[in-house]
Amino acid sequence: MLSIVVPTYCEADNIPRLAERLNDVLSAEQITYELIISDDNSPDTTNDVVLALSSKLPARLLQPVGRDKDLSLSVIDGIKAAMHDLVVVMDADLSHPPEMVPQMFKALQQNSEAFVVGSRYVPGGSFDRDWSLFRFLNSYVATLITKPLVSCQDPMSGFFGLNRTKIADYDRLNPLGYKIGLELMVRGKFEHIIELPIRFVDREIGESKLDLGQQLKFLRHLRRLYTAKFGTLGEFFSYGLVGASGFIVDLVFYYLLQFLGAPHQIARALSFWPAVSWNWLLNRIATFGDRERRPHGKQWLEFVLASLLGFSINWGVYYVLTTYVSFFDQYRLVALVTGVGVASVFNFVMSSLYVYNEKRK
Ligand SMILES: Nc1nc2c(ncn2[C@@H]2O[C@H](COP(=O)(O)OP(=O)(O)OP(=O)(O)O)[C@@H](O)[C@H]2O)c(=O)[nH]1
Ligand SMILES: [Mg+2]
Repeated sequence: MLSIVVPTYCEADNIPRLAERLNDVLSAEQITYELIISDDNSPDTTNDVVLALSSKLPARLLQPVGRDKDLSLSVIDGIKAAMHDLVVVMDADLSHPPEMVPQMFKALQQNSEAFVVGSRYVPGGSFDRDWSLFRFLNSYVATLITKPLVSCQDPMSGFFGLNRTKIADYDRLNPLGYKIGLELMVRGKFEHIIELPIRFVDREIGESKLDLGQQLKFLRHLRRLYTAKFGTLGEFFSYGLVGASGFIVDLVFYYLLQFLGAPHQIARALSFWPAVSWNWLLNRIATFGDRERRPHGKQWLEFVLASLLGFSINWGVYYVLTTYVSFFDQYRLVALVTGVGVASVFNFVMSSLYVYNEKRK
C-alpha cells in the first residue's frame, strides 16, 4: 500500500492528468494507493478539481492553516498525513513520469532501509530541458558540493520515495528552500540510496525558481546539513569553500585593475578588498548564517582585521620555514601550503569565536 504526496501550487490543470495516469498504472499493477494533493491554498480551481476527482479516485486535498506558502513544509505535511508508511513524493507538472511509480514502490517494498530517487543523471536517465551553460554549471556545482553529504547522482530530485518511519522526528527537520529530498536523505536513517533512471520531462508552462535568493538559501541549507553531519568540520568546510571563491574574486580584480591600467603592486593591494568583503558577506550568509546577525560595518572591520592577521601568519610561517629549514627552502610550495593551512585554521577560529560569535539561532 502506497501514499503518493504531490505538493502543488496552482496546478489545477495538471492535477487531473497526473491523477489519471497514476491511476492507470497503479491499477494495472494492482497497487492500492492514496493520492494526497498537498496544496498551499492555491488561488486557482484546485479545490474544485480535487473534490471532483475524489469522487472517482482515492485522492484527497491537504491544505495548511496558519503558515506561509512553503514547498518543503507541504511535502512534510503530506508525508505526516499519509495513511501508509511507504511514500512517494512527486511534482504535479508531469515532469516526473507517473509510470515510474510502481517501480519505486517495489524498490521500497524490497528494501525498507532504502531511500529511492528518480534520477536524471544515472545511466538511462535524461532530461529534455534546453539548459543554458550557466544553469548547467550551476546544477553541476550544486550537485558536486553535496557529494560529501550523500552518495546520490541527483540529490536535487523532487521525485523520491521512502519508508517514512526512517525519519525519527519530522518536526526536527529544518529545510531551507525547496530541497526537501536532500534534507530527508541526509537526516534520515537510510542504509542506502537506490537511484532509478527517469526521463525528466520539462513542464509545458512555468517559470524557473532558480533566483539568487533561492541559491543563497540553498547554500545555507547545505551548511546546516554539513553541520548536522560533520559538526564544526562542516562550518570549516564551508569556510574553505568561501575562501576558495574569494580567491577567484581576488584574481579577477587583480587582472581587471591591471587591464584598466593599474600597476601590478597597486592592483594586488586593491584586489584584497573586494575579495575580503565577498568572503565576509558569504560567511555571514552561508557559513555562519544561522547565527544572530550583528551590525555590518563593525563585523566587516573585524573580519578584515582577522584576515590581515591571518595573512601575516600565513606569510610569517612561509618566511620562517623557508629561512630556517632547508627542506622548505627546497620545496617552497610546501611552505606556502603550510602557511595557508595554518592561517586558515587561525582565521576560522577567529571567525567562529570572535567575528561571528553569536549563538546559533
Ligand atoms: N505546496 C506547494 N507546492 C509548491 C510550491 N511551489 C511549487 N510547488 C509545487 O512543487 C512542484 C515543483 O515545482 P515546480 O514549479 O515544477 O519547480 P521546478 O520543477 O523546479 O521548476 P519548473 O521548471 O517550473 O518546473 C510542483 O508540483 C509545484 O506545483 C509551494 O510553495 N507550495
Ligand atoms: Mg517542475
